[in-house]
Amino acid sequence: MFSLMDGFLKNDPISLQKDILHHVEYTVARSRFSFDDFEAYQALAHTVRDRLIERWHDTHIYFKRTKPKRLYFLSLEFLMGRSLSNSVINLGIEDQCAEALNQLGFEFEVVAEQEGDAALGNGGLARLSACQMDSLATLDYPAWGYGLRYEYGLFRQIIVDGFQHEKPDYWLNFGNPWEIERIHVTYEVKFYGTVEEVEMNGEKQKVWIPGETVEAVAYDNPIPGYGTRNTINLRLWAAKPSSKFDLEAYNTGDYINSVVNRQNAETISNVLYPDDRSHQGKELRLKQQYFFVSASLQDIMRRFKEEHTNFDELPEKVALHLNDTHPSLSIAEVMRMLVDEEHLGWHKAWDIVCKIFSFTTHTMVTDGEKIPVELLENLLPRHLEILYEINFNFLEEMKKRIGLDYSRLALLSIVEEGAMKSIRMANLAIVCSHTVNGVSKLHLEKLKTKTFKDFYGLYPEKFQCKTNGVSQRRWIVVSNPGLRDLISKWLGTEAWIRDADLLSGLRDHLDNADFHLEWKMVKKVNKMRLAEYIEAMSGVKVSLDAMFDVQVKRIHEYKRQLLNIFGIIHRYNCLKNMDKDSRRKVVPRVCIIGGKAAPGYEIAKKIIKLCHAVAEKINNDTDIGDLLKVVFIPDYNVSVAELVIPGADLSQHLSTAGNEASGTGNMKFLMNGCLLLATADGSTVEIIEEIGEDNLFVFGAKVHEVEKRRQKRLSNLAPLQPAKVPLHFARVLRMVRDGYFGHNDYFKSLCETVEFGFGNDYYLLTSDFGSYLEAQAAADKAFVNQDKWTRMSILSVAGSGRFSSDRTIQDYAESTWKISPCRCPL
Ligand code: 26V
Repeated sequence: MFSLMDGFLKNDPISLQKDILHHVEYTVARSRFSFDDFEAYQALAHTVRDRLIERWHDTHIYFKRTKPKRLYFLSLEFLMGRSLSNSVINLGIEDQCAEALNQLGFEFEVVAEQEGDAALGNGGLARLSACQMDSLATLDYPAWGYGLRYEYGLFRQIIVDGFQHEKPDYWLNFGNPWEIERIHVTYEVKFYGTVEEVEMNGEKQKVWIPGETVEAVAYDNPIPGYGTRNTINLRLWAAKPSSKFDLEAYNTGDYINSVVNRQNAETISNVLYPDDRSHQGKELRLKQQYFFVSASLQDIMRRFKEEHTNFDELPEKVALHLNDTHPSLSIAEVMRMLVDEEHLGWHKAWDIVCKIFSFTTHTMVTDGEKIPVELLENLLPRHLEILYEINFNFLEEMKKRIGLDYSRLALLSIVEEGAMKSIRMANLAIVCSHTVNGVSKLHLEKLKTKTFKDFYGLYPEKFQCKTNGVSQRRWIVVSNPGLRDLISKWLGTEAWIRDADLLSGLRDHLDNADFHLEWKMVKKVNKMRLAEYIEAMSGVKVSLDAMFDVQVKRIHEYKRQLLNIFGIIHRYNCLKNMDKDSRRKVVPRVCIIGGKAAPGYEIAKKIIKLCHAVAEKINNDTDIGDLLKVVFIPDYNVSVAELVIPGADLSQHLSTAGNEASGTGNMKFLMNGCLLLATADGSTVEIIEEIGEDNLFVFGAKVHEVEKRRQKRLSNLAPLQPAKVPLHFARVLRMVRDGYFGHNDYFKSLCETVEFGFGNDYYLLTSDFGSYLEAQAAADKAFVNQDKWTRMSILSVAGSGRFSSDRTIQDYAESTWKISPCRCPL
């Protein structure tokens, strides 16, 4: 007999096949006798979605029944990438799906390739959110993610004549089978207007009379855990015109304008802002933030009130996590809800608020996010009042603690005075959160001693380290199936997919010749895949015997892609000067660079152009042949990363020490058995701790040396002291400046960033160049000894367990959010 507990849907290949055909016919509306790869993808996606929905329902019914403390993860960015492979793996139905498709004449890999990326985020922070959602689901935590459903995700990068151009990413063009539109889950979000004081029950009460209303509609994205029935929710909000939107214009007969105005509402969730500081202080960005915050908090409070009656219970039942400062307006919004709407009284409300928020910062930069008071005054007048009151109370308390030290008080203040009075979002988040997290040990250290030194002095107990991690499900199981099978075979279990610490068991086979052989084979197959892609994208044929050397990440001066390019030019010079005999001993290289530059970041765009100019010169030099190839991979995104990372031999992480808060690319490469060539920055410091200095190539100034070197450079500027620039570096720089790669005028300002008297080489390329070349030489030497290389590669994977996002999330759950697993019964 059928039991409701089983769910309706079966997962054997025949049932899956029936469902796929059903969706071909009735959802995609194609004939079941004739459909293509894309239609097969759509039908399979809907088949998988049905199963996700079933689990999603069961999970939420279970959460509702057991009423655990819930975590709400608030982030303006999620870089989910593709969903199909990840979902079928987490549901445990990959073989069945492959068989079902096979019998219909399709291949799973080809069908999966049809899916576009969901790119609702910029880079590190956004992909981290995605990995953390995967871990929250897998570890059975009762969590919800909240975000914005941008209609245009991160811009697409196209390269024309070596220059980056940006194209809009209208990712919803062909529909999105992974979301469920909840037309009934809507909230009104209000903007503008005035604040008035009214008498209520003999007491004066502030009332906000808003001037504009927009509707937020929920779109739910089920996030399945691996090895569990739990499927949690990522709820993304889209802006729609409110039915009340412009009644007045309508009533006065201005029909056309009222319709135009209605349409304007939708612009709020239209487009993701590229990570570019110049976008701060823009009204639309602030509108996005508040729209997101208001909708999410109304939803959270509604759910809380359904299950509980007393707001005193809020801190025991709700944890709100601020993913960077972007959602920090939540603090003012919760205060407004509790004080103005629930009439709790300021002190009681503040007491509750201080117990529910935690905050993670993702940047090393001191000068954080600020909102001009002028903007807030107009857009959110009541929130500005609340922020002033929070700040007033905070400063009064501080005066009692530290006395009338006005310069210190000015640094602590949430309000920054001056030409442009503004709200310091980080100060707000720190004052009100019970925990302030850094994303690596080094990052936390900088927060304590520099960025938030004054706050650390006041609240040392708030500051915690939660070193980032990435999901081994996405970064090994989905993207490197060959390695997955090999690991499981040699560990004799698949348990590492839920418990990455087990990867350390690979050390037991470190000297096994068969293991080495299979290990190298897996890499070779991944390199073949990557080589095919490179040829298709750039027309460059690369040799599989060459070392595939990769640097893929957002283009930024501090990440020093320029150091990489200068190293390539130096290598080219060396090759040109070598005789035939010496050339025979050289390790051939394929240097692969990829990444997007923020549209307004001129220097980053020049780095991309230089990369192409150097590639053109070297790749067309027949004298060099396969000894050196340079490739720029366009439009780097999550699915490109899934292809590139498994195929890399060496990966570069070159940020000047003290600049990369954590970095997560390093962890992905580590898990894929790719050796790291890196500075001791961000989480790399902990990778070195874990696998030992001998198993990667570390170079460059350490954090404590960086400041000294900068000072030294500045003192070198004194006119009588000749500047000391290493010869190799000077030569490379001159080649670029003098037009060896063409476009000398265009590259002038780029060269100046590393020259004396101009940019002053703030990121220390000059002084790190020598040690960088030594690390490169060490990598070459190690590559020649393939046995040694393979051992280092195995030890990298074996040591990557600590860098699983499961570890990070468990740590957050236990020490910050105080939530417990809540596993939906099978
Ligand atoms: C800033 C802005 C400014 C206004 C417009 C939109 C926008 C979007 C994002 C950002 C800040 C991005 C910060 C970020 O991605 N940080 C990275 O976080 C990673 C995860 O913790 C970490 O590994 C990287 O080191 C860090 O750079």
